[in-house]
Amino acid sequence: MQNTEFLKKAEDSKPILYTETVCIPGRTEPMKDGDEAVFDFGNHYVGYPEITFETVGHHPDAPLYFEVQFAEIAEELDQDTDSYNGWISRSWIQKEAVHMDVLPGTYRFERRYAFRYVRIRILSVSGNYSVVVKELKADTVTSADDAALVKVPFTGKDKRLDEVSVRTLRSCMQDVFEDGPKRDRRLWLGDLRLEALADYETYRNYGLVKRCLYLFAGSTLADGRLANNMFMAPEVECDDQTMFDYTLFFINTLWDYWSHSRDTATLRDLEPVCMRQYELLKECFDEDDLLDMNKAGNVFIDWNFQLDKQASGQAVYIYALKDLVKIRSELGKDTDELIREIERKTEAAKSLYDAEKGVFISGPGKQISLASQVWMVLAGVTNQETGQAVMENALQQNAVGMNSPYAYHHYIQALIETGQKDKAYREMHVYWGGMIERGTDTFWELYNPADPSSSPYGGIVVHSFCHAWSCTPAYFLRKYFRPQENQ
Ligand code: RAM
Repeated sequence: MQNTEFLKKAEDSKPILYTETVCIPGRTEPMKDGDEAVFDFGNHYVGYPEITFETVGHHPDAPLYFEVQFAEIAEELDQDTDSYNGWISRSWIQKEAVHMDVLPGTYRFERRYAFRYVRIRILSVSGNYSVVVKELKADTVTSADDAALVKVPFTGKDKRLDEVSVRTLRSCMQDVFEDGPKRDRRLWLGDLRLEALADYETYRNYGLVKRCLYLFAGSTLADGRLANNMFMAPEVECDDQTMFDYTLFFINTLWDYWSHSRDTATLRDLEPVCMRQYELLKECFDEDDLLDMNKAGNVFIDWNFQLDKQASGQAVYIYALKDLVKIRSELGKDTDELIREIERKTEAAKSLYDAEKGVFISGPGKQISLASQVWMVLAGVTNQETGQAVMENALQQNAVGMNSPYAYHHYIQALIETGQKDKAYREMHVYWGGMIERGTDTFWELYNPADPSSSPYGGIVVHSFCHAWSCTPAYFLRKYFRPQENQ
């Protein structure tokens, strides 16, 4: 269902794209069939690359045929791209083969790439000439305004953690808040919520958040349900897939947006969209007020196929409704029904607490996971003390862990909310710092320190190594660990 008024508002908030040309030297060695070389731009960029070739020998009497691969991290280049056979399309692999008929000359890529490293392999020239890669350039793009970046005088490892987070967000800020500029290059609701939180502490591009909210509201499924992600081209169109938790996060994203921007006109416009999600999703519970997973459909929470998502899904519902109450109160609307609904669902959530084990359990298998505890904390189902205890107890009982920085974000937030700021700080440095130790300039979609090569997709070559939902150390550091507060 398209809402042209909302889509027009989204269009009116289209961001300016800032461009900058970056340039690195090539090498002097002439290259022939089978030769290859890797070039390093020195940081992560998103943009349109070009390569300038010169020739040595006779006048080129056959085209240059070369292969190029763009990589966000060096490890990506070590992957065997031909053997990738996972369920996500191999077309995401940033590799192409090119013919050039006129040499010397410059080849410009029409496709936008996300990269730091570029590998060029010569597939074929002719016996009469060799090529020299003279120079590589890229016209980079981002909607992040570097002049607007809020400066905070972090030092040491905080400085680097903040820098890498900000770089991640910057590269994902394009025409919309993308999830990752390599993959999927689109607007996802769960990612948007975290990007917006980081944006409020860094670039403060409220207009881009507003645009993304109106885009979701402007193209929905037939019953008004929000999709989990949106396509921008050739026309704005929502995907036909939903996720229980992502749908609900629209409510939190709107409330966070209002809390920073005080844009009441947008709050008023989009409150009915939030209410529609509530009306649709309140039907997903059983007679005991517990989330019925058959009705809930897909619940994301983390990239973890082992995770039982009933308890965390229940908590996300409560968490979202609490912000819906705030939205409606701000607009002077009635909240009684919502408050009763929150009470009922909170009571039901408490029934998932296993007093013997001191943790919340989830699903028919009574699974213990860290995610279930974290979400119960964030939803306010526990008090501070119990919240601390359930997370601690789960960890001691070999709980199902977390795989993505997205899930880790919520763990860090839950530690802070249960009064464990020091632990939150340490854990944040251990987890995101682990990626930094591996030499990255941007944070990744997936990172499991115990098994860095694991992938829900069937191979890390399709992973996004600059992924928006991973940029939140900048939010945590700036909001809770500013230098003056630590002294
Ligand atoms: C992946 C994307 C996106 C995420 C969804 C659930 O396809 O990387 O960031 O929100 O999964």
